[in-house]
Amino acid sequence: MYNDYLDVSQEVALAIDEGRPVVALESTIIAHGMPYPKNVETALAVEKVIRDNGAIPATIGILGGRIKVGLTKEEIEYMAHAENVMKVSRRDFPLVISGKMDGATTVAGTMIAAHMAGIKLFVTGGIGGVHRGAGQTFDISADLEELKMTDVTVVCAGAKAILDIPATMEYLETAGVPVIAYGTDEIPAFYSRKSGVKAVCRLDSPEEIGQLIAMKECLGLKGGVLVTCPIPEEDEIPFEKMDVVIRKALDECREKNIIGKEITPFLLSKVKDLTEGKSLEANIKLVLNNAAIGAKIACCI
Ligand code: PSU
Ligand code: MN
Repeated sequence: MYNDYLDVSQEVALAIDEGRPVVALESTIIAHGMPYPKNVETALAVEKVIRDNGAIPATIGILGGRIKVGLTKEEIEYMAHAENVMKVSRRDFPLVISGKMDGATTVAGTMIAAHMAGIKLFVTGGIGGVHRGAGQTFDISADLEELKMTDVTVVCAGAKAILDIPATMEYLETAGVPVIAYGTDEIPAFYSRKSGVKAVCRLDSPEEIGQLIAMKECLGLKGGVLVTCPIPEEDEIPFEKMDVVIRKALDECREKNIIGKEITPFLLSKVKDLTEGKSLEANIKLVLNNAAIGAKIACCI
């Protein structure tokens, strides 16, 4: 049983038992998405925002082949600078667990572990999606398949603008995943509030989102719910500005023949260099914003 490989921290286990709000957090953003020491500072700040908004944080990762739900501060610090921490999506679990390795869980990986532990909601920065040019490369993140099958609500700032956002929305429609735009008429584009893609479902309060999640459960419909929250206005980088930077990063990615799971971390780090760190600052701000909203939704489910 998966329970044999799952360690849930005492605090998190007690909160789940008592039906108190818990928010799962991923570790790929720590190990592969942001540079040290901003990554560990952000991870701890996100946990604090979740507590300040009335929920218990549960950062998730894999250490020595054990799935850890509710990493300690020391374990987060370790994840933030250790080498050989694998990026773990659904595909990678058997390898990392049987090999007793360390792994940072992606959105898909974190959804799997959160579900095993009985956590219903998870906060991140941005999800993976359909990459630009996927018609040729078939590069579609396993995050989308996970949203299709695993009953966890994911709160994010939309799909990263390094992706093909309209195609990502089409994919989620086919997969039957409700996509909620929180307080906005457009799907947010991670660094920017607008993407040009109109939202099908706009909801303006955590309570309404809680009701939608409950209704999905009541109807017995499998799979996740995606909540997209626009980055705060004062922190956003306009879409047109990011688009130029992203095109440059994508060109370099192709030139260097980067493939598979290396693509997303490569693009994030390239975009950070090209914006002189501005994209990283925006990334941090939007995660903190998502954490506050996610904790409030967790209190309504
Ligand atoms: N968003 C970020 N930083 C990240 C990621 C998303 O702001 O590091 C990570 C998430 O863990 C997501 C993963 O699940 O990128 C997607 O990778 P891929 O495209 O290889 O599926
Ligand atoms: Mn990919």
